[in-house]
Amino acid sequence: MKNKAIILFGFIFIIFLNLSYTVFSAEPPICNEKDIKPCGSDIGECKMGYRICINNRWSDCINETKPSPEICDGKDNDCDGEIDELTCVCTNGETRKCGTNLGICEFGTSFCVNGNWGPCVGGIEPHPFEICGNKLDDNCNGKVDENCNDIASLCSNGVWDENEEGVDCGGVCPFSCENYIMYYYLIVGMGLIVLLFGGLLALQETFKL
Ligand SMILES: [Ca+2]
Ligand SMILES: [Ca+2]
Ligand SMILES: [Ca+2]
Ligand SMILES: [Ca+2]
Repeated sequence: MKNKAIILFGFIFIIFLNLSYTVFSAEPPICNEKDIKPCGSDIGECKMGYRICINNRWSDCINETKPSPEICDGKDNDCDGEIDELTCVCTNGETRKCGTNLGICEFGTSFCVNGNWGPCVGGIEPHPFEICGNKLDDNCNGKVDENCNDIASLCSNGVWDENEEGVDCGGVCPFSCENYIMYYYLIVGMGLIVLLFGGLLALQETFKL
């Protein structure tokens, strides 16, 4: 009988301990059911959301717009209160005129990509050198047919013909420009010599020397 009383007492004591743990260890409710409170940030591109009380606990933040990495777009993407605090030369999507419209050239367009100006596209760029005799400003320096009085320029036809690699000698050219000039002088010299001898022969014939 005594043992049964001890077992019963122990059983009751365990139940009491268990109930005490349940009562004292339970977290108190931190909100009232279906209460709502704002959350997040409304700085820059961020938008505030709300938390709702479910089962006496606040939910995660709902419907908020969170910060995103800063990009060069004229907006405060990371919601730190500063707009485009990166090194932004330009704003993404912006365009600007580039190049020149002198001579044969036409302006192109440069697009802003990642805060920096991209290459100039869509225009007409200068020819690498002035082409003589076409009455055009090919290299877009504001001067038409400049430096075109030397022999190399006079024999230029403005086209790299067959056999011309990097030079323009006029027509299909079997020689380099340097050789072409040398042959030019040779032919002119020979012509002068022929003329001189012809003149001397004519004088001799005239005056019967
Ligand atoms: Ca920012
Ligand atoms: Ca930005
Ligand atoms: Ca020209
Ligand atoms: Ca020019």
